[in-house]
Amino acid sequence: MLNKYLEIEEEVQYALDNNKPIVALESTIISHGMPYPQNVETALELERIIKDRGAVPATIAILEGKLKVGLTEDEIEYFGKSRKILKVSRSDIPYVVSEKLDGATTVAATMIISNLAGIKVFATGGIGGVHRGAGRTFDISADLQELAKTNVAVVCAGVKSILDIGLTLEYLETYGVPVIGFKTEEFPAFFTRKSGFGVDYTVDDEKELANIIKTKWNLGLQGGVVIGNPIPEKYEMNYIRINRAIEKALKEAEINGIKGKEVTPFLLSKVKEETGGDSLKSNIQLVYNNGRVAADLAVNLL
Ligand code: PSU
Ligand code: MN
Repeated sequence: MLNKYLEIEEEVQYALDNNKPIVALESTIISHGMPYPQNVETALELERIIKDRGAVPATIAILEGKLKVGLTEDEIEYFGKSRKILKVSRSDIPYVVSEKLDGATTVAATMIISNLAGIKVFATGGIGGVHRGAGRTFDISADLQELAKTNVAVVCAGVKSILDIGLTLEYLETYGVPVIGFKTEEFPAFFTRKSGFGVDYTVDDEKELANIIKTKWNLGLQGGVVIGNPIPEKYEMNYIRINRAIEKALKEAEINGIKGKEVTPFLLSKVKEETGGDSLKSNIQLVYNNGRVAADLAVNLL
């Protein structure tokens, strides 16, 4: 039945059949998160980094309605270049699949497809969360609900402060999603190592991390785990500068009446405009860093 929808790339299928480590990767970051051609370069380099650490990368997207687990270089190039790729979260999957369209998957949609394929570890840049002013707009990313119910561990550099970081952490706690700081006592804020918010638990090695995740699932506790892996110091951005850019982006979104699934891409692109190439450089490096930790975690999770 699932075969009708899922298309698993050969190397990924081999790894699944032989219990080898696999790391899932999202495609919204490629199609809507970074400019071309850096998006494609980053996606390809990220796959190399994961391979170098002994895991198989599986970039996930929807191509002509197929749930693709593992993309070829040409397909990655297509998702990076085309301007017609839809942003697909949980609610968009049925339409995009039935109509045989092309979609880049968010954290939520990538978790769903990883889980269908049997992949347990996923690396990304930042997850979605509770938006500032959510009390008024109700804008809460579907990523958080997905983390509450789908058994995939997500390695990220925390959340950008375009979001309300405190409310995002409260939401995760309410829904029983463990938030673990990898070698940090503070939940990272994507471009910066510090956010002003602590994590409940700090873990310093991948084996220990794997044991916690295994324990959660062995006990039948449904849902994901958030691993907050801070950006390497060397690539960290200035806290004041990045937050000034974010404040400005938030104001512009308000003025322009941006709503629904457009909010996050709008804010991301405005922040990028404001900070020029610097934020992109940091973004790329934190993604690589997450790829490394996710690969080591996948190896330990077997
Ligand atoms: N945050 C980032 N970069 C991103 C995203 C979030 O710093 O590229 C993307 C991810 O794919 C995430 C999605 O799953 O945005 C969340 O969108 P929304 O807030 O509409 O749920
Ligand atoms: Mn939203």
